[in-house]
Amino acid sequence: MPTKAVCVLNGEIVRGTLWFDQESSKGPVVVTGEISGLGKGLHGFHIHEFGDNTNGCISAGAHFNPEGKDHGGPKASVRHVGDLGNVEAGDNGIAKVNICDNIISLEGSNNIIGRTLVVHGDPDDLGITTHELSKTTGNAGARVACGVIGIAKL
Ligand SMILES: [Cu+2]
Ligand SMILES: [Zn+2]
Repeated sequence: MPTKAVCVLNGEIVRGTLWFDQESSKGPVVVTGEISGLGKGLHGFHIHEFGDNTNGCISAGAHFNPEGKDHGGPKASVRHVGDLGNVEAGDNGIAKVNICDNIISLEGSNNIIGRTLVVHGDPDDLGITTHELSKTTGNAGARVACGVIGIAKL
């Protein structure tokens, strides 16, 4: 500790680089970076279970959920560990990301290193709608870009 990780998102159109910084083992993880090529508005942003992109973003599996909980928003008491909510793109298709999260970690049982970061085509409804996918995926739609999270140079 401290630890730093990085993820390069690679989609057909959507691209990005995200950094994950954790100052101490019990401290929050700060996620910063930029994603381009998005439609204007909100896009679901999650850590998925597997660092496997052999069949594209689909091979990453479901949301990282080591405690078997329902899907939720990042500030909700009930959420998947991987639920980081949404990123928001402007008219230029660029989302500037600056998230501070207390649940994900770069070590221990909630360690996200070696798993896949996914950005979706649609907004994450944060688990609070009546849609049938709300409590599992937030109904965030297609996986428009993804990348495996790896250990970065400090
Ligand atoms: Cu996702
Ligand atoms: Zn989830």
